[in-house]
Amino acid sequence: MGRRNLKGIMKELRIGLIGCGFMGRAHSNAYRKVNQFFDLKYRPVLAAVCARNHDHAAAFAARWGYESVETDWKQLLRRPDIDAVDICTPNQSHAPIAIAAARAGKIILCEKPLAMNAAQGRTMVQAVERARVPNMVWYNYRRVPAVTLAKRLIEEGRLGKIFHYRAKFLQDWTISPDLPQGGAGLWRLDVKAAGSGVTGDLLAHCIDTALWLNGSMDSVTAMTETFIKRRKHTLSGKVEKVGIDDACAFLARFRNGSLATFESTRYARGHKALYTFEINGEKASIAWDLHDLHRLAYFDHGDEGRLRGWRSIHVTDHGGEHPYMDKWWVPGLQIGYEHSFVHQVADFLAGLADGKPVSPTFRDALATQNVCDAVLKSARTHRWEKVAR
Ligand code: SOE
Repeated sequence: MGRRNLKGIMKELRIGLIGCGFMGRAHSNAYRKVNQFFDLKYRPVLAAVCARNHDHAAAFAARWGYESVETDWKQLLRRPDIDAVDICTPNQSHAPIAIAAARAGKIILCEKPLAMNAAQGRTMVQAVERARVPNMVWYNYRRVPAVTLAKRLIEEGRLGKIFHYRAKFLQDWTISPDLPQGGAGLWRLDVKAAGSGVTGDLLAHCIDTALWLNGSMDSVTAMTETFIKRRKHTLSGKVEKVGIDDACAFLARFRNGSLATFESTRYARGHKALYTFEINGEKASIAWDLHDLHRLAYFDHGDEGRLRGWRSIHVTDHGGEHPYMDKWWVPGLQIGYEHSFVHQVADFLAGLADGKPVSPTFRDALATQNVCDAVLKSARTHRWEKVAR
């Protein structure tokens, strides 16, 4: 870090990306775009991509413009020319890679969820805090402009006291019993690789947003179900027990006194990635839907009675009214899913320049992991469980 280019205006941040699946693509796209749209003191350089399969990594490097290829992440961490490591591997390797990367003094960006469970997450937090390396977890939905606007409205006190938080993340891609578990993409169905099912994969997004918007959670009570109990494993070729939760619903009490419901499943026929939340306050309510991500629904009880109703705010205005939007096109022209990653990199690079941590840090993501652990524990014990602080 610290090499200067463009006549000394921007510092290079040399990235080593580990894993080249769906998230490797989303992050690479963000690194490539960020300096085209944001004025920053740092410029990410796609220095190396690492995957076990050399041909796969080489094809990825050629497509995205990575300078070099590694097949062993330990070798990547030994390279002095790598400033930051981006972990896009299945969940079971987040902890070993992140802990080794912290020891090697690398900046770390880690795909969500932070870890397989909270105990593992704690060791990762200790490692980055002991090494004092900048760190961040990719909970990208916070940086959808409409979601960031929701945060600002809540901070301004426009909702008043919050009574209810309601979130769902619904998909339908695992309904077929013929779908195997394990291997590329399908590691999400393999408990040994993922740690949990929809709780860590989908509800973790809902929980991260909820903790950010509504503060910490006190306790939860949950139920989970595994609808398809056995699936062929891609790697072993054998039919094996399925250990993940296919669906999870839980109730929660927040420390601010509000009550919440959360639901997630991969068995909601017709829904592909329906992440929605609604927040009801004393003075106003807010609702958001990922399938219509640039809109924020807002109901203000303070409006004149005869005009009172739900507004649908198209979050595309310039001039600072709508977060991030003055960096893109002209008012009215919307952006999409991939831009949330560009925003997250932009904020991270700005934080590096200012020497400030950028949320969600590993410690912030550990709070989400603590909720996931309490949810899964409650599903086993059939009791209300306290969320660890
Ligand atoms: C699962 O299908 C998945 O890709 C998650 O892993 C992502 O985190 C989520 O944003 C979309 O759905």
